Amino acid sequence: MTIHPIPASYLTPCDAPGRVERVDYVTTDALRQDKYALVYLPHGYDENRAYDALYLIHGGGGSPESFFSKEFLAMLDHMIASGQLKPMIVVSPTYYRPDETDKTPDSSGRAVAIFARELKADIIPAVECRFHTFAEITDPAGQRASRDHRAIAGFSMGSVTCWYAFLDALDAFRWFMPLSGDCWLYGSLGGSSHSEETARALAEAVDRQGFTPADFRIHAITGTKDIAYPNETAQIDAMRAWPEVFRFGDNIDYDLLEGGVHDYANIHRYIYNALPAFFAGA
Ligand code: FER
Repeated sequence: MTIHPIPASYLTPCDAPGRVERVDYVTTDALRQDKYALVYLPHGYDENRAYDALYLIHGGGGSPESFFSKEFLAMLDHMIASGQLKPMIVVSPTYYRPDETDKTPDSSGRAVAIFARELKADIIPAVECRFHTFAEITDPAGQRASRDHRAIAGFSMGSVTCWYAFLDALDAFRWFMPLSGDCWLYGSLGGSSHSEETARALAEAVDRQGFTPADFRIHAITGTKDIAYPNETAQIDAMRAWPEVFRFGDNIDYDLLEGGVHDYANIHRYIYNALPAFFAGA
């Protein structure tokens, strides 16, 4: 896929803006943490209609605010206003505990490894009870029934989170957009240090969770100058050894931006290019 630049006009205010609301929730783990996610609602959000939902996961050191810059929100507004993107809600949570001060990769790695549980048990129910998605009920059966209408995308540690969601939350998500980050199941940067084991775990995760290769789509993207490029590339190359599960050009694609570095501006560009094909036929 050609990774087009975002039109400059899309980064300036749109006259049909969406709005951002905050959803508070208490985690159901033993810690009972008070947390929140930010939710983008498209212009003209109508509670009588059902919306697709994208869960967008920030990078290491970030917060629910990280993705929702003025430019990024304007880009979503313009994409929706122009008809390039179906109106959808975009949810920006955080994997960090509210009192977390250690945001090093080791600490972040531990947080993202367990975050799929919080997504399914706490965040999806809190958000999708408040706003109208395709989940008629938000319990596990309801999430499974509406998974065609739920996507997860993330940058860096958020990309690591996407790969964990593939391992642990295929029952809630059909669409995966891991941007500039590998799978850390076998430790930090495990996608390069343990490529083959990682690829095997991802391949086996499909049948283990009761799904088939027809039941998901992955669109991974990074840049050739991105610090995560060698790690994500080594992992994806190992995934090519599982062609019966990972059918490149069909249920998975890996695209590279020549010269792209590890920053939000490039990530916004990847989302601009890849998101319109998500929820197709859903
Ligand atoms: C990668 C995945 C995540 C990577 C870096 C990160 C260097 C995150 C780093 C951080 O949060 O500091 O493949 O490659």
